[in-house]
Amino acid sequence: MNYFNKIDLPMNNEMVNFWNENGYLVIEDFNSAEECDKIIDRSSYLIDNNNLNNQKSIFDTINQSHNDDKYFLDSGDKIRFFFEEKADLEKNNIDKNKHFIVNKIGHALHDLDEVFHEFSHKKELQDIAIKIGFKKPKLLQSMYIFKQPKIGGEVVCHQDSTFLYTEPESTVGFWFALEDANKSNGCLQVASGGHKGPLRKLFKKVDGKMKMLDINNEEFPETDTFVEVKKGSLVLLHGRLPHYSCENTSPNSRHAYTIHVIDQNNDYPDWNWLQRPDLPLKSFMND
Ligand SMILES: O=C(O)CCC(=O)C(=O)O
Repeated sequence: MNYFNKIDLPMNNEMVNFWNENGYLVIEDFNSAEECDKIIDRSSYLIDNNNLNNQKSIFDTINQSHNDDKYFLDSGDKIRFFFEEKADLEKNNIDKNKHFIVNKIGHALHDLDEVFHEFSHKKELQDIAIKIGFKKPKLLQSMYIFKQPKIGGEVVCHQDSTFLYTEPESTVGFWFALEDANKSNGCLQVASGGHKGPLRKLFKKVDGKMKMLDINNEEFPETDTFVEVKKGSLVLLHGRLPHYSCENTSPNSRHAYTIHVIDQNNDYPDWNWLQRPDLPLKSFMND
């Protein structure tokens, strides 16, 4: 497996070819340990400074329990907190263990929080986006993913264009390792080259209700690559690439931050779950 490094930037032909062939790309040392620690601390601050007891929304990709969940469906232009499926959500436990039961924070951290804003807007990211084919890259959503020790939930195999769809497709995930991610704490697993296959499902609003529609019955290829990465690495994920991460049963967390980018030249249908009526999309350069 080829990993590249920040010193290889701007992206060279070898990197672009790897991306085109495999549908993912790893750039090690993209962020410094200090940059990672700054947003780890900020996630902790956000948990401390929000009342987690006024909602009990679980993020569970196996049962898709968030499909009818207004708190989730309205979160595209907000900062909201989603719990691990295996968390004990009794009030006392939420108060006592709140740092160990949140599955993720989403979905507009990159716009609404100054520390995440700084982390998310960099010229190097804009340059990468242009090199992999974007004309007008715009940041659509961000998520802070905790993959908590012992109870960090599985993320079932999926393609990101299922959830964030443009016509033609353009979604790419920029996934930042804030801590080492490895087989034991639930690193990403990808089906390399699987982005060349069809899009299988669409998460689409039909008659005011979110539905998961099958649009192609071809099975996902087996994931064949464990993307074990060090803290500070950036992993790019093509919107059609089947990817997955297993439960984290280890004693170590696996924090990551991810931004999903679309091309503003492409149509973003209003049946997508994520809508941001009052929050215009911005690029990595903040324009
Ligand atoms: O971090 C993970 O385990 C999964 C992330 C993911 O699927 C995504 O960002 O699209």
